[in-house]
Amino acid sequence: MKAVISLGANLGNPKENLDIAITLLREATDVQSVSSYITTDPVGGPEQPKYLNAVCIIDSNLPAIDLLAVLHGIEKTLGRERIERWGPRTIDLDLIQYADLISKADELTLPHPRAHERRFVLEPWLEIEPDAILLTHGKIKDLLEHLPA
Ligand code: A4P
Ligand code: MG
Repeated sequence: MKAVISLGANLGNPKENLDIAITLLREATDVQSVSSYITTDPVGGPEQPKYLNAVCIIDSNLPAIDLLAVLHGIEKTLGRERIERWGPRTIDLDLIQYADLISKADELTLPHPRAHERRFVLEPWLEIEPDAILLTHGKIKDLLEHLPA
């Protein structure tokens, strides 16, 4: 099943953190494509450094909650500390969409509830999957066209 994962980092050495996270993802799953890394202005939260963001597409047979646990394990390996919501982080791995799963649970909402309004997710995703459709909101190409610059 295809999963879309977004990566973001703005503490420590963000490029190295993304590289390591992707290496660990390759060990745990079948990574099929990785976008460029893009520098983005922080959205929400306190004043904080710019982010380096990327998206990758993987193939996985894990139950969604187990895939989320893999992502949390990688965050932990990279020393992520959860201090405040939307605060700076060494690495954040979010599950944006997983096959055609829909979930409203707090522990795992699918598709990710804020993906449709986030350029830092949609732009790198579009790069590696130009025809992608966000199940809840439609073609990501159209979503991007309507987002403020
Ligand atoms: N959770 C529920 N659904 C999901 C999902 N689809 N993927 C739960 C991942 N996690 C999901 O996440 C909080 C809880 O969400 C987890 O326990 C998980 O079970 P977290 O990673 O601990 O906290 P967070 O990342 O601070 O919160 P959240 O709500 O995930 O934040 P966002 O919406 O991901 O925003 N600006 C730029 N430019 N680039 C960024 O990458 N990232 C954020 C984080 C804010 N601003 C940013 C960026
Ligand atoms: Mg997160």
